Amino acid sequence: MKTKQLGSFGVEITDLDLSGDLDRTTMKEIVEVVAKNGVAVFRNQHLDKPAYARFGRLWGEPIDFFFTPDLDPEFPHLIRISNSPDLDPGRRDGAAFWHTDGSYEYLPAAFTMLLALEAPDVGGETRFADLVGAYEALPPETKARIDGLTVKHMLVGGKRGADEVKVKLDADDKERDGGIRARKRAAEQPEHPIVLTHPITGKKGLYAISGSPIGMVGMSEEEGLALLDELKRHALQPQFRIEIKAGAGDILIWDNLATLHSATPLEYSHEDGKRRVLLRISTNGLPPTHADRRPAFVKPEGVTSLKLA
Ligand SMILES: O=C(O)CCC(=O)C(=O)O
Ligand SMILES: [Fe+2]
Repeated sequence: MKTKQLGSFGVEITDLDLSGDLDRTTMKEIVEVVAKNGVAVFRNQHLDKPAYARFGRLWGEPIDFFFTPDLDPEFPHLIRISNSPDLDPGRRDGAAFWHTDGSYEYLPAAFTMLLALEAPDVGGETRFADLVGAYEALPPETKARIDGLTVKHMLVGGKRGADEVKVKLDADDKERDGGIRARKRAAEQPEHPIVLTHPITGKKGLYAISGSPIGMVGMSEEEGLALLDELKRHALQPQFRIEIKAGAGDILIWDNLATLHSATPLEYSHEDGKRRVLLRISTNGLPPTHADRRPAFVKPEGVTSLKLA
């Protein structure tokens, strides 16, 4: 396994084959490389669906994604992302805003991975911001001010910047399973700490300060959103940013407990050289290699399964 640093965070990994059985020592090392660097791209993997689904389970419990039409019929934990013009307009560029996956859940996603089946010749990068580096660079007064604060989250709740796409969800579409799940989740307002200690690295970082936050516990809406906005502007400065393009066959994995990310808007096309198709897996909890750690999140008492009855 060869590693190359991509910036102040982020790493590219070559000379590693993820398709076969990975022994525990190797897998532990891979998890720690991702956690330490926030995001990693594993070049030239070309896994088939069974191998990829198996690999995904080495990162934790695969999530039940709220939008069922995107799920692979055979492997429901594989979520299809594509720029096909046949998709509903509301779903186009649905991830082109700064967010942390699953922060609208009581048990948010810890890792997300994308296996690129097709990549466009131009564009299609994923943008990342380092929330550990951003936290560490905060002035001591700000760290003291935010210490112990709690953020309220909601599915598609967050305020969007001018350059971010506002997601439209078919949350009211009673005909579709995805609509029902989305509606259930949109009704939930979990609260999560604004500063999180990472269960694997032990480092502190800002958590999910963009995408789903609708306010801060114990503050007026205006005051809470202003604080979140200030932290977001800080974290999106160029020194905390990188972009990575998943080429066909690559697996891009990020640590949702330590980063924000955003897709880049892309033309919707069926044409050769313009298609972008990926299979996504998100997991929560801890990878089996790190099951001895204290998890970042636990579901509170009384919260029933988020699965549909
Ligand atoms: O398409 C991308 O580059 C990122 C999509 C995304 O935000 C996700 O899969 O969670
Ligand atoms: Fe995402």
